[in-house]
Amino acid sequence: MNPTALTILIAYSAVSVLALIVLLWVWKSTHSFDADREDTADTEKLAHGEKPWFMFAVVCLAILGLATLAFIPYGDNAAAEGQQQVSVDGRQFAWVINPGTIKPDIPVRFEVTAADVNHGFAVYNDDNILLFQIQAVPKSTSHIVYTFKEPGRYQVVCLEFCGVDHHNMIGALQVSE
Ligand SMILES: [Cu+2]
Repeated sequence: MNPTALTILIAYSAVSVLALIVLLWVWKSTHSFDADREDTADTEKLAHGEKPWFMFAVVCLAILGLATLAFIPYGDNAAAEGQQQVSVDGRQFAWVINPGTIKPDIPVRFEVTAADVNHGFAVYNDDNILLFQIQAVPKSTSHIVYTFKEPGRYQVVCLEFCGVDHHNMIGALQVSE
């Protein structure tokens, strides 16, 4: 298992356990085990607290959203001089990639489209780590720029369910000097 997958597994497990504890706690707090217990909760007072708590949640989400905005991995997909150009055509059920061999360390601008239905153009490295993905949409061209550092064979996979043979929609990119 590669380090990224292990990190995801640990984080996911931790969040799942935490969610289960919170769920149990909520369930316990809303179920009375004492049949004679009188309900003494001051609902008026609780209702007054709703607005501040709502605002608190909104402010927290806004801070979190703004603070992490800069880390969203949207690359610069604009055309620039010195780029390699690769055209990608997704179709049921194959990738037509031209040229299929590219050079490392020089940005590659992918021009991605589809011949029939939507496809997801995704490129994975040797360790099965997703490097990037972009939608392949009929009658429209999407662009993405990526620079391959390491020479080698990269696997192209379709990440958008596109029909009965979707799982066989596998291609390759060769990066070599
Ligand atoms: Cu597909």
